[in-house]
Amino acid sequence: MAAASGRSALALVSVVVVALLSPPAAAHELSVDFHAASCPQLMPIVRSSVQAALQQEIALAAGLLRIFFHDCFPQGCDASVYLRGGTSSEQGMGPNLTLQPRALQLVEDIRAKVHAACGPTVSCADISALATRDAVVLSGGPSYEPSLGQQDSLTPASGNLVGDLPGPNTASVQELLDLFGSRGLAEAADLVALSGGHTVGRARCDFFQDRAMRRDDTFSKKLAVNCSKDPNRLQNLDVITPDAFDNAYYIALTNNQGVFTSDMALVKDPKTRPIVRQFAADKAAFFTQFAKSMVKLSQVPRLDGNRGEIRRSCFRTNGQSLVDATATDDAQGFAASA
Ligand code: HEM
Ligand SMILES: *[C@@H]1O[C@H](CO)[C@@H](O)[C@H](O)[C@H]1NC(C)=O
Ligand SMILES: CC(=O)N[C@H]1CO[C@H](CO)[C@@H](O)[C@@H]1O
Repeated sequence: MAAASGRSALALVSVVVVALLSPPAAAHELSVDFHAASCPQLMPIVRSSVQAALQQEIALAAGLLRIFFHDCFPQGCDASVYLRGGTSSEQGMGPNLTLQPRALQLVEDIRAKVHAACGPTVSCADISALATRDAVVLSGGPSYEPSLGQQDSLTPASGNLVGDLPGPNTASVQELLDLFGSRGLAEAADLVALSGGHTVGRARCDFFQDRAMRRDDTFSKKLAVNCSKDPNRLQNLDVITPDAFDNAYYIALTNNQGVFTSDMALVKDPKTRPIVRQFAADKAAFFTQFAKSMVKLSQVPRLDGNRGEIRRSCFRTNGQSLVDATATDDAQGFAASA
């Protein structure tokens, strides 16, 4: 009796001690070193994987960066953009139709390696954040520490939230400022610096057709000519140094060589023009602000209070994976009749 109550007292004490020793962060709290103890191999695995992939295909850097923006902006960084299948998946929605499939796959491949090394302790959201940071650095950009400890979402973001992603034919800087402000990216410098993501990557002709069709300056005429020759071509977003992460995007803007109407708006509006000019003249100033704004992007508030799971595949919720695994017959029947 005494021994039994002694044991339970001891058990109680050890529960309290364990509670005190384990990381104070509840699931909904973020930190830059969230996985330091549970997966010390995380950073080197992500970095070497991104490095190997970019050596094969430098364009993946832009792919990762855009995916991260499209993941975080609608409802926080929850890997919701990675979910596949179903009519409500974000990848089926307009702004997301042109996310690079190989960049999405790269994050899933890295997840598999990380889970093989550490068990299922790191979310797809966190792997996406780290892979993006490494892609920026390996392309010549600044380093920064994204907030980690994000849970993967249980559902895709709604069409309304995905629809809040700004459109490239937005001419109003105030509209862009309001949209970014609604996600905690409240300073004009956040909008200008994050638009600097367009220092890498490419765009399809449809997305800047409005600007090309105006033919109101030499550059828009060139865009129109090139797209009329080949409507499927990919236009470099930074026409000076397309694959280097540098400040040439801003220099191009000051030369009227921004590709999207939304890019040109930044240099036309007196609220943002001085920041564009500053970044064009001073790469270090751009890098400092970009690093700050990317950290803010990694902290866009989660509508679900950061409740979710660590997905076993970035493309499916764990519940979906279970259904896929147990309902093979149904799936085959469905595929056969579809
Ligand atoms: C200001 C509002 C923004 C608008 C209107 C916008 C719009 C677009 C559009 C229409 C494309 C071309 C898509 C295609 O043709 O497939 C694109 C590409 C891209 N965007 Fe943005 N974007 C914005 C902000 C951002 C931000 C904040 C980032 C990241 C920090 C970003 C990173 C990229 C990258 C890297 C690409 C190239 C993707 C690739 O080559 O695969 N954009 N953007
Ligand atoms: C148009 O195409 C030519 C030939 O491929 C290329 O040299 C030029 O840079 C393109 N123009 C723009 C604005 O990208
Ligand atoms: C072409 C297309 O898929 N358009 C969709 C783009 O995304 C918005 C918002 O999610 C939808 O309303 C459109 O139908």
